[in-house]
Amino acid sequence: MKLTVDGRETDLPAVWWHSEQKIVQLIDQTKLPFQCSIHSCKTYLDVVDAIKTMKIRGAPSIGAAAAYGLAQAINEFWGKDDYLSNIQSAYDQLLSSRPTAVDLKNGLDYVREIWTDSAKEAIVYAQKFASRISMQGKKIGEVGKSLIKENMNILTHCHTGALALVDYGSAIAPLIASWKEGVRFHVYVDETRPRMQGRLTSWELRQYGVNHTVICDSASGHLMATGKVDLVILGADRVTRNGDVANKIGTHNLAVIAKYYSIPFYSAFPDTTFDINSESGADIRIEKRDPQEIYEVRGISTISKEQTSIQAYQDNTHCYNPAFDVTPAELLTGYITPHGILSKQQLIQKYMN
Ligand code: RUB
Repeated sequence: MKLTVDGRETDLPAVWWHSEQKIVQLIDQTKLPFQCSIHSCKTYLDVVDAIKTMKIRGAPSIGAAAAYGLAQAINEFWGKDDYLSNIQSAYDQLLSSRPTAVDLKNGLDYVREIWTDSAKEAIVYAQKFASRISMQGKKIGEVGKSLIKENMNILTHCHTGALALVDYGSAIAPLIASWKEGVRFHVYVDETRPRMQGRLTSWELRQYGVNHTVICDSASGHLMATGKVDLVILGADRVTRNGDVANKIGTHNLAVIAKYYSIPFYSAFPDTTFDINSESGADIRIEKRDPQEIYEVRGISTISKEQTSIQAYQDNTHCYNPAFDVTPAELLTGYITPHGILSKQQLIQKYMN
């Protein structure tokens, strides 16, 4: 993706391996959209921290970060006593850094295949995993653009762009691909409390000049009821064998309202987001994040333009912060995958064979 870092225009993925310095680097998503900076992870423990604190976020991007983190640990412990127990501990810590997105486990397991063979190959494997994801993002864009028509109003939730999918994006990819071909439409961007990933969506759409308007999450029902939304596209953090979709908290509400008003509702994701081991959404562990994320609102000061946070509630107010919800398969119109726009039956056939 095109970015300006420290005043210089550059083209970077969301996360990568810096081969000379032997470190994992990533775009720090907690500083965006106000500041674009690179965060360096010197050890796998820094990768664990970057995932937990959401410096890197979005299901496929955290999968790639975890793959790089494990490859980094393999290189750190290679040839040392207790190699296997150290590597297993690194795997476990990376795996538990965020529980809902299955991409994380898929990334770790991909690198695990090589962990007793070659430290050098482990890096190559992590790179392959990451580049496969970004190529799938490109494909999702090509596949999904057939849904985007001139003058449409499209609603999206959370952030599903290049930052979330190493490059290109999932749900945003069809929007950018259509826009580049001259199709003109408008996007409603859910703010997505409490982490406000809508800021990242807005930032990414601005790079391409895509018409968009940010709304509070609670405005979406009103917009759908008054005919202002033609299509809903969003991402996924885990898709189960029966087609249920875990995604950012608030997705389920949108799906119910979209169904009520017969508005097409699609989830876009790469192969790494499909969980062959989970029967249904009931098997998914929903991450509960720190209530502080609700209690405290982060942004930049309107005066100093420095990063700051304000307390939004009285001391000791009880807040509850589940990060994801599950949308049952019957509420989805279809799934935008690198293999085409699939119905529930086609999805099951594709991924279960
Ligand atoms: C991310 C989130 C995104 C999906 C997008 O949550 O819910 O919608 O990860 O994934 P968080 P994909 O910001 O808490 O990481 O790109 O596979 O559709």
